[in-house]
Amino acid sequence: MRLVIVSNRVTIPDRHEKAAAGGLAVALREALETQGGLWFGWSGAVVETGAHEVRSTQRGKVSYAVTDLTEAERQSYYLGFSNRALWPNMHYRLGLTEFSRTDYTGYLAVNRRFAKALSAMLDPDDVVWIHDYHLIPMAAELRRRGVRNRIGYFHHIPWPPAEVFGALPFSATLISTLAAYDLVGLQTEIDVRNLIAGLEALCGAKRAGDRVRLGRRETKVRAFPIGIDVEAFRKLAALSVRAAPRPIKTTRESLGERQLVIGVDRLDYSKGIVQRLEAFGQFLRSHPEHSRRVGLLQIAPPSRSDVPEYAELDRQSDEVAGRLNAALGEFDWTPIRVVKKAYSRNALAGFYRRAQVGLVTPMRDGMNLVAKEYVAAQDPLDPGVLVLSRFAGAAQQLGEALIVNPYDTHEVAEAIRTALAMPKSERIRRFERLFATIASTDIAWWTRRYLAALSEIDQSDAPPVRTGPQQPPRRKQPPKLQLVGGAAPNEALAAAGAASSRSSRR
Ligand code: ADQ
Repeated sequence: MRLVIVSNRVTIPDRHEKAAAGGLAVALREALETQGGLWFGWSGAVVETGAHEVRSTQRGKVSYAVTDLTEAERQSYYLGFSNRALWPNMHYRLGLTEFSRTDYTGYLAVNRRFAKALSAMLDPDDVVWIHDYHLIPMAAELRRRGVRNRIGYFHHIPWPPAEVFGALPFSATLISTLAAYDLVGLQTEIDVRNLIAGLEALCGAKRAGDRVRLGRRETKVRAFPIGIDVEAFRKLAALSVRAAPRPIKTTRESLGERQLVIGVDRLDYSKGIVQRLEAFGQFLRSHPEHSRRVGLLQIAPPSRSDVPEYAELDRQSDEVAGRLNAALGEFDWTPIRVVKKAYSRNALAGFYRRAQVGLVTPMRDGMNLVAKEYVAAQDPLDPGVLVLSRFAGAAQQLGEALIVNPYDTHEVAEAIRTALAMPKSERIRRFERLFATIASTDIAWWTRRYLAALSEIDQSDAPPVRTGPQQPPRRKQPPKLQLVGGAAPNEALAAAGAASSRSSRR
């Protein structure tokens, strides 16, 4: 049985590259190497016009098959529908959602093209595992081409409530394509509940335990909270004490005895970076005795800079950090440092280890791996304290963190103060429970558990899917989006036929 992984971006490792510590890519590569397999997706390259060839490369037991996107495809499929419509909607940000029919058409077309290319490479007993929101309708397109293999999907970001998802044009069509999968995995039970309620409300699916029936197909929907490579991260952090990478040495020297609060995120509005800076400012205003004694280091490499909302966030974070530093800093002390670059895994592990507080306060997050990395990197004899947003999926597992509402600046400010003042015995008690949790649900556990659930599914009687997701109709007025609540199937069901599905990744 061969494993086939599909993700939006595929990075082919160098021939001599040593595996980086932790990380989803490494875990998936390991799963592929164990049993042999294929990894398919976008190369990351953009070409002017569409030659659309698929290039294959072999590395040990793993084949990598990649294809380029045209500039028009990158605009519509990736920047447009995936990142300006699905991403904000799924992070509950209706006000930021920019829907365009051209983008949606481009999104469906890339999924169709990927499905066509992949179906030509599949063997009958391959197990296919598709990742994330860029590729939601891909299984429906594979089924339409007669593919009967087991196909699973993992959704890395939150699944919003039906009322929120339903605001997206063609949401019913899109959600119904999930029925083409045998197994749909989400990060938390909240996401599972939201998705099932959405399938029921938007396309009249029926629930039976952890299965959802839509037309003649049954799909399992379950939570699989993703983990990190705890052991690798722990080792890197411990090593950073003995043989510190240069950035860590310099940070230690420049901090001296000062305490450090750390934030590490892609520069993304879902991560709550601006609100976090404001909360740190509030903390210093409310507790001036901490002036000169503690600093915030926010590491935030820009991402998706071609999307206007991200460029705006970049500007806003500079503006807020500048304003707070001017108002609260001293001639020999800058309270907030914002560093916009990516660091190696060992540098990150060293930063986490040096920080007394890990400030992880997304407004909404599928899981948030930084929270788990921060815990893994702590000194068990003198650990730091994790302050964690209740809206990160990780909060469902990491209840021993200081759980905060990131919309409440005062609450976050008080949590920073509590964390900095926490007695060692309490820090150790909390750390031990957090560490036990992340160690027992690490990335190897996650991969094993998902693949075991997928291979257990008996899909011998699963009917083939004859139709894929519907193209947006040409008419001018928007299509009727019924909230059916279990009654007659709407246009989505009609479009997707008696069964179908979809999926992708950043
Ligand atoms: P992301 O939104 O990318 O992932 P997250 O889970 O925090 O968010 O993972 C970010 C990763 O990037 C971490 O491993 C972190 O160490 C790394 N990183 C961040 N800043 C960095 C920097 N400056 N230098 C180097 N590395 C940096 C999506 C979902 C999450 C979900 C993951 C996995 O949005 O909710 O947890 O997928 O499923």
